[in-house]
Amino acid sequence: MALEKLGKALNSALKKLARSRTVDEATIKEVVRDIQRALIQADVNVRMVLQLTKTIEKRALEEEPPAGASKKEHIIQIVYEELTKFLGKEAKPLEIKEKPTILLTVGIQGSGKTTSVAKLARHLQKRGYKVGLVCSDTWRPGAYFQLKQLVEPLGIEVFGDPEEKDAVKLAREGVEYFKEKGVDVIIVDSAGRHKEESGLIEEMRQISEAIKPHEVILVIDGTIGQQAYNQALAFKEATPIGSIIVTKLDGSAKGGGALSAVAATGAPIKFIGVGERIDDLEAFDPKRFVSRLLGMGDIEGLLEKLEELQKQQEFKEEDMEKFLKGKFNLKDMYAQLEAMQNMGPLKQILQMIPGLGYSLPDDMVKVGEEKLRKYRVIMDSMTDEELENPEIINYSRIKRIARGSGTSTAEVRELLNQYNQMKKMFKSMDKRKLAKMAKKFNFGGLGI
Ligand SMILES: Nc1nc2c(ncn2[C@@H]2O[C@H](COP(=O)(O)OP(=O)(O)O)[C@@H](O)[C@H]2O)c(=O)[nH]1
Ligand SMILES: [Mg+2]
Repeated sequence: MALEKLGKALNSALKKLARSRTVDEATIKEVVRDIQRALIQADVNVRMVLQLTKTIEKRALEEEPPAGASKKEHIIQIVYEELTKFLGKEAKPLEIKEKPTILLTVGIQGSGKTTSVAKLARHLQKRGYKVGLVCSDTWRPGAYFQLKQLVEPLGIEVFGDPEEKDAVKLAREGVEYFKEKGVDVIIVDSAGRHKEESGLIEEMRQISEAIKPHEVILVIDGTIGQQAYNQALAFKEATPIGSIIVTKLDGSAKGGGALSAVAATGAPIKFIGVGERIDDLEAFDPKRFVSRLLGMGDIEGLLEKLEELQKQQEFKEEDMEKFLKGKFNLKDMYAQLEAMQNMGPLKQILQMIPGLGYSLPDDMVKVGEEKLRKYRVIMDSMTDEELENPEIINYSRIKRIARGSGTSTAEVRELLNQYNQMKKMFKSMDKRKLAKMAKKFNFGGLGI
């Protein structure tokens, strides 16, 4: 994975949060400081880091977690959201609309253009596109053979002429050649022998005029860190049809700096290079990237579940008091069971986050949809008196309820057993444990 060091540092900041006993202002400030340190070490621009972490801190201190989610989960969500925004928010996939779609890559020599062209050709080939490559690099000896060597084993053709000195002519001829061949995508690899932005942009202009590309792709070396900003900005201003590939993010300590700098210009990052092999190219998706960076496995799943929870009902204060006193009836039990079914996702969330986790026996709260429906049917055949005071339900009542609900006496007894068990459990549970659980589940504002 790219940016391992940054990922580890961010992950350990969040782990520290997950392990902390309370989440107060000091905890939040410490997490924010850890995140700052991690980003600055990855060469992210200091001003940008401060801005980002200020937002995280403000939101963490001021926003209330959604019902059913803990403060910790909510802070993790905030960190995830803000980092995602920091890197461009939405994925901007490469679109192949016209046939042929013509792509031109530009970038300073050594940035990884030729490698990226080969990787991109492979990426598109895997998606069913027929791709033709044009080498218009007249500067570097062996440029044509380098590209050929990379893609020939894949059956991808390269147009070029090692003897030709006119890059613009080569580009034009190559595009004509593949147009006649009827490929879906033509990618032109240029020389990029320039040391700075202006020369690069001039080369792009010249070749662009000749071949009219649908998209110009700037290839930026990720190891230059936040210096990528100027290159990306100049490029973005020069072309409305530009996108960016950031390369060498594998093992680069400055990758975070490069990515965030490019994102800050608003130029879309479409791919990242994460190794020297032909398959080491990834379509860039800020969401997926950040969740992997944070190392939280399935953080997207976690966020979906948090959203789900937001929609769910909060436990009511009176319910909680009844729980605490062990004084609840069948109606309450049903309501609680119903709510706990919805807690299912929450339990998974808690398991995803190291250091959290809760201790209610699974079979006690998770009776399942099917059973809940049956309970409902059975309870519909009970009188109000029975629902409110289940202790009065004797054998003859059980028989009547079973007959009325079309169930068996065993099933009615099972419901009553469940009730008795829950009641007993809540009675025996020590208050501290229950309060802890209530806090985790955000059972209303009981202040316990
Ligand atoms: N580790 C790593 N190396 C890369 C990556 N992309 C390119 N390179 C290496 O960078 C060097 C220059 O790449 P090249 O494609 O020739 O750059 P060009 O001059 O812009 O065409 C080569 O040694 C590549 O193997 C990448 O994503 N990761
Ligand atoms: Mg090259």
